[in-house]
Amino acid sequence: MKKISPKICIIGDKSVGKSSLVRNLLGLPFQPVKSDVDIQIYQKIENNLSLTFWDIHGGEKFLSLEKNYLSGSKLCILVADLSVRETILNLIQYKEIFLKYNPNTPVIIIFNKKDLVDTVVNWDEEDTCFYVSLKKNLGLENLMKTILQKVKK
Ligand SMILES: Nc1nc2c(ncn2[C@@H]2O[C@H](COP(=O)(O)OP(=O)(O)OP(=O)(O)O)[C@@H](O)[C@H]2O)c(=O)[nH]1
Ligand SMILES: [Mg+2]
Repeated sequence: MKKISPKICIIGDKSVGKSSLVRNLLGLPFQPVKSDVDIQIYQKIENNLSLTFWDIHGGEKFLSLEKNYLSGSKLCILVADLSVRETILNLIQYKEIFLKYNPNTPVIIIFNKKDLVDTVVNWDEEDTCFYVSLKKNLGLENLMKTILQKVKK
């Protein structure tokens, strides 16, 4: 029987670095990302397991497409920009929406743009948090390993 490739949803406000994160996970170099497509889906084979990353533009677009975007997901990666406080606060709402469609599903938090500000966020201990700079490729060493552990659970 063909194995299903776990669906991993990336969520966060506009310009926090969602598409930059997907590029990093796919092993592509950091560069400006520009796309007019609302939802983009990428596949990557990692340790013999196929992973499907779902990327969407931030903000209103996400809220209007949430059901189709989120249903059937095995993992959520929430992304915020450490230098823009509102993008961190909005993660609480995004997490709630994700869990509504996918109860008891793991969540990973990415606090991005650590190159701009080096602060620590007081966040729910049940989620694994990474403080990263996608631009400088910092803090991402254990991310793929953690993703694999969470989707295999
Ligand atoms: N300084 C800094 N800039 C970053 C970092 N990561 C991404 N950026 C920049 O932030 C901007 C937005 O990055 P994207 O990856 O397009 O963000 P996004 O969340 O996909 O944005 P939308 O698709 O519009 O919602 C781009 O100009 C990136 O080059 C980082 O770690 N540090
Ligand atoms: Mg994007």
